[in-house]
Formats: sequence, structure tokens, C-alpha cells
Amino acid sequence: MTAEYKVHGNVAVITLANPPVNGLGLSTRQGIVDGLEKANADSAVKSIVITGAGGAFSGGADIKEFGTDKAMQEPNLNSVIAAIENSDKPVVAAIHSVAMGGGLELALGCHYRVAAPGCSVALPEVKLGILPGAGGTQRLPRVLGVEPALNMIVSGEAIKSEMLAMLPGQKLFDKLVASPEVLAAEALAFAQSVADVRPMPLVRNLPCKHPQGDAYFQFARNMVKGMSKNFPAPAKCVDAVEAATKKKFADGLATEREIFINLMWTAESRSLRHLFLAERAASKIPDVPSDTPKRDIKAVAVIGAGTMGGGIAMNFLNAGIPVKMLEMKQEALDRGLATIRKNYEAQVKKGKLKQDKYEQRMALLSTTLDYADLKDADLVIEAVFEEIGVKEAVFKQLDAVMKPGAILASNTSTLDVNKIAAFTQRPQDVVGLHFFSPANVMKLLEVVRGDKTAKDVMATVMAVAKKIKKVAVVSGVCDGFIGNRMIEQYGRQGGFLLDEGCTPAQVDKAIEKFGFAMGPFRMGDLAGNDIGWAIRKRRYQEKPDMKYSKTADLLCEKGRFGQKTGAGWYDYVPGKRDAIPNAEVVQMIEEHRKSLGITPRKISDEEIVQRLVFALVNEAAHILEEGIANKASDIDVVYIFGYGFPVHRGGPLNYANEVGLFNVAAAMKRFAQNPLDDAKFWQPAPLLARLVAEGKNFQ
Ligand code: 3H9
Repeated sequence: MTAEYKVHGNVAVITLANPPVNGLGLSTRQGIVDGLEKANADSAVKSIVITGAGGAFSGGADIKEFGTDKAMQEPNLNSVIAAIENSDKPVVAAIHSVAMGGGLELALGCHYRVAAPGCSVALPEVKLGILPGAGGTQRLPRVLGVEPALNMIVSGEAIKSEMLAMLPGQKLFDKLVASPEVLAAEALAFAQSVADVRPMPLVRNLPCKHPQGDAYFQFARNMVKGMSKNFPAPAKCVDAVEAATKKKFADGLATEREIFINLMWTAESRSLRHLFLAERAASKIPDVPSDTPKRDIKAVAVIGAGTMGGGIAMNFLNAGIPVKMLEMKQEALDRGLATIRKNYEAQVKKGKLKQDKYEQRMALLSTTLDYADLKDADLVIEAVFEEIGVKEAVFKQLDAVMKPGAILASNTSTLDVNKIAAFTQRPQDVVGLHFFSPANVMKLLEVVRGDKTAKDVMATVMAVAKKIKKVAVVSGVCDGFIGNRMIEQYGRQGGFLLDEGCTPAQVDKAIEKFGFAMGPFRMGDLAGNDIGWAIRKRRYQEKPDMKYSKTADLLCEKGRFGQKTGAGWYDYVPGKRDAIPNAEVVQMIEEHRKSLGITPRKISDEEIVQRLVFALVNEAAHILEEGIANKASDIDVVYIFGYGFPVHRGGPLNYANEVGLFNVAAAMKRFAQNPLDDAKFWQPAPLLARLVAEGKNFQ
């Protein structure tokens, strides 16, 4: 049982004890009901307190139970709340730290609520593609008022208990105690003080009205529609709260329940729930236990003050960690510093950063031209030119000056981390930290584990990633690691589609409609087409059998490198990012097609999307089988946080599972029949073929 029962004087205390966040799984729900029964049967008990052990009152329903029989098994959360409401003795919720989702709903079912300050209060179900399904949409408007409640339900954002306690007329908290330390004693005293009060108050009996009724809900609907185009849940939250204002409580509850169950089965909700768990699972490395000792990272050094180096430095400054930045020339340092300043000043201007915080961060930054000045850093990250000879020079110098135990990291996006490690006498301290540009904004961090990287180095960098608010995913060593290795196949398909009859705008539009933030050609223009060109030139030498469309090379030969040159696949007006289709580029593609003797055909959006996305899936299956990625969900996390893959589809492998792996493999076999495509690539990866044969999904 994951709820404890104790009696203090004449108050029974039921303590949720289901770490890490007292999720309301079946055994906890049963524990609450059993506790209530015991308390009601004990004549010495006059009132009841429900609270949570450890660092949470409750984080809500147990997300890991969703999709299993246990989620719906009685007592379900609504039955638990009904048992509280029907209790003969008053029930007081003693709320602290975290009261979210079903946890808050549980508290709203209690007769009274006593809260500690600093508690994060939220109905975050919308972030999982559902809505509160245990009365939250019906009870919260009754205690906070319709508008504040709807804002909380639609945004899912947490608000601190002390802020909520200040809302005029709020009935959420009966008492806000002075500090978390006194909560237990104050809740007991409160429970004693209300032991004989009859009738006992119930939130369900409070009125729920909005003075502007229909007009307000129409306005809310319009707002929500604009904000959440790929997700059904936010609009449904409005429906449920409207029901609270228009229907009897029991009928409103039934409406909420029906919507909750329908949303739970949507692909969008499955994707969001998958991502919630995937993001947290990514930080776990199978052979590196969570109690692995970590090295202390108190000071960081960054080699290179270019766009990447500056962005990397900002992450640490933002987290309060001092950074020393090294460059070869003073001018380069000055330029780097000026860019960092400019970035922070833009944030100050927008009101996102306070002036004093900006100054504090800049005060943590120092610069040097001398490697010897880096010797005391605990972690050094190299962000210099992507060329193995340059890396060799840097790592040899670092090896000579850095103190023993310092972690030596490379921000390489393509080079062999094992080779880089071998430039030093301490390969166990070398790791890849592949940041994504702009490094101060993008959440993804690929942590590249070399063959000799020590386990405590891995544990340390994963913890550091969390500190600087990155989502870190571990990759083994291979060309392009997880993300760029996959994107190369996606890019190749983009090229073949042009050869066969598409325009860049047609391809981009199709995949953007699918939900990608940007299609492959707009992305190429943003990143710089010359980068892909350099990689292809290398590939032509290394893998002469690999087939590529030549259109991208022709584009680069015209100097159309993308936004930075004002011209790429599209044209750009200086200072703007809008992609304007260019007739000459389209003509260039047509002429190239003609030169190959290809008659263009009309290609459907469906084929475009399948070829681009399934190319990612097939390469991902190879990556998984080779052990480059530890698990399928890691690959989804890489694509969601680093490559603009649509969140509502949950990442390429979750999407493939949703489509059905049999269908994915069948499409690949079809694509292999296309003589203009790459038949060899489209052979389903052995892992994929095996999963299809066994009727299984990517796990
Ligand atoms: C709901 O309540 C539906 C009801 O309306 C209706 C029901 C009928 N369940 O985030 P962290 C785990 S829907 C299971 O790194 P933090 C998490 O997986 C639910 N596990 O910590 C991780 O496990 P592990 C509505 C949960 O301190 C560990 O806790 N509630 C749950 O940064 C630490 O998580 C939500 O959506 C859960 N509900 O943040 C709340 N929550 O160590 C979602 C967390 O094995 N949770 N875990 O990887 C959060 O927002 C944050 O986790 C929280 C803690 C703020 C609680």
C-alpha cells in the first residue's frame, strides 16, 4: 500500500507515500479509501488529514499507469473523491510542494484545504493532451472564479500557492500557513478546529457563473484556437468549464468525464504522454547507475568565441556558473563578447531579463588568449572550426594544461570523438557535447560517449545538462551521431523529390502541413546550404556508391548559400526571414531534370511526407540496432527538441508505431521500386523487419 495511516490524538492522518511525486496509482488510491474507512469506523477519530510524504502533496494521476488496466480500475480517482465527500468526518488536505492534476483534484474534493507557501499548484493535464478528469474543470472554477480557473486549465501552468491565496474571493485555500515546516502541526490544529462543524462544506455546492457567459466562452474559444492548432485538448477544456457554468454539478462532471476519456485515446495525447516519459528517461544511461559519483563543475572554459562558443557560454552564465572564454586573437574575443552582450540586451529590452541579472551574468564571464589560464576549469568545451587537424591542436594543448580530472568536451557535430580523445593522454575524460544552434536557445544536447569515456564523466555531464536546462540524449560515436545521421537521409529524399517533379516550396509546404516547424529547403537556407555541400563533397569520396540529387550542388555553385547570402532555395529580403520562391531556382531544377531525361510527375503530399519521415525512421532503426542510441524514445527526444519534429506526433519512432510498422515497411518496399530513388536504402532495416515479423513496436 502506498498510503500510510496514523492517528494523532483525535485526527487520522492519511499520508500518500508513492515516490517520487505521490502519483495516484491504484495502490495509493486504495490506500486513501481504506484510510477513510478506518477513520470513519474509529469513534476516537473526529477529523481526517490527507497529506503527501517527501517532496510533493501529489503530482496527480500516475502517468505510467495510463494505457493500462490499472488506470481505470476501482477505486478510480472520482470514486476516491466521492468517498471523501461522503465521509462522515471532515477531511482536510494539507498541501505542500506540488499539488498537480489529480493531486489538486483530490484536494478540491476535501472539505477544507490548508496550504504551505511555495507549493506549485496546477492542472497540467492539457500538456498531456487530456483535461482534468476527476472534477478539476468543475471544481476549480467554483473556488477561483471562472476566468482564473480556465486560464490555469488551458495553459496547464503552475502557480505558487501564495499567489493563488491572494486572489480576491478565492475559496481554494481555507488557510495559508507561514511556512512548510509548520504545515503538519497547523493542519492538525485546523482539523481539530473544524471537527464538529456541520454541515461540512463541499466545493461542488458552490455557485459557478460567468457574468458574460456565452460571449466570454466564445472569446476563450477563439483565443485557444489560435494557440493550439494541432491539439484538441485546449478547446475541450473550454467546453468542460463552460459546462460547469451551465449544467448541474453532476451533469458537468459527466461531460468532463466523457471528454477526458475521448481525449485519452487521441494520438496527440499518446504522443505527449510518450514525450513526458521519454524526456525523463533520456537522462538515464543503462550502465551508469543514478548513484554514480559526479565530478564537481564549478568553473567552465569555452574555446572559441564564435556564434556557437558564445551561445554555449551563455548557458552556463545563465545557470550562475563562471565561464572563461578563449580565442586566438583579441578581436575575435571582442566580437564574441559583443555578441553575448547584444543577445542579453535584446532580452532586457523585451523585458525577459532584468538589468541586474544581465550584469550579474556578464560579471561571471572572463576572457583569455592563453591556454594556461584555463587550467583551473572543471569542464572545458571546445567550439572551434570543424576540422580534425584543428581539433587535434586544441586537445593537445588542453591535455597539457588542464588539471587532472577536468572534463574535456568537444562540440563537434560530425567528427570522431574517439579520435579526438586519442589526441590526449586522458581519453577517459573526453566526451562530445553537441549543442544545437542557437546554443543558448535550443534545448537539445547530444552527449557523445566515446569508447573510453568514464562513467562518472557521463553522470557528470548529464547532471550539468539538467542544470543548464538542456534535454540531454546520449549517442554513441558515428558520423553525424543520432540527429545529423538521420537528417542526411531526410535531405537526400528531399533532393530526389525535386528530381522527380517537386518544387522546394511544394516539399516544404507538405512537411510543414504535417507539422514540422520548417521544411528541408527552408531549413537548408537557415543553416547554410554550403554546410551540406561540404559534407556531400566528403561523401562523394568516402561513399562513391551513395546516390545524391545534384540540385543542391548546382544551387551552391551559384553561391546561393541561404539566408546569409540573401539567396538560397528561396530569396530573402535583408533582415527578414520570409522565404520567397525564386523562378530561376525552379528553372534550374527543371533543366537538371531534363538533362537526366526525367519526365516530371505529380507527387502527392502524402508521398512527400512518407518519404521524408520514413527515411528518418529507417535510419533510426539502424542507429538503434547498432547501439548508437540506447532506446527508441531517445531518438524521438532528439527529433522533437533538436529538429522541429511535430510534438503532436511524438517523434519519428512514436509516429511510426502509430502508423503501424507493417504499413511503414510496406511503404518502404514501394519506394524501393522507384528507379529514381535509392532502392538499397529502402530495404527495411533488420530491426524494423524483425519488429514487423514479431508484430511489435519500437520500444
Ligand atoms: C492527471 O492527474 C489526470 C487526472 O486529472 C484525472 C485522472 C482520472 N505520474 O519531472 P521530474 C515522475 S494527469 C508518474 O524529473 P521535477 C517522473 O516520471 C497527471 N510519474 O521532476 C520522474 O520519474 P523518474 C497530471 C510522475 O522535480 C520523477 O517523477 N500531472 C508523475 O522536475 C521526477 O519528475 C502532471 O502532469 C506522475 N504524475 O518535477 C504532473 N509526475 O525519476 C507532471 C512526475 O522515474 N509532472 N513523475 O524519471 C511534473 O510536472 C513534474 O514531474 C513535477 C516534478 C513538477 C511533479
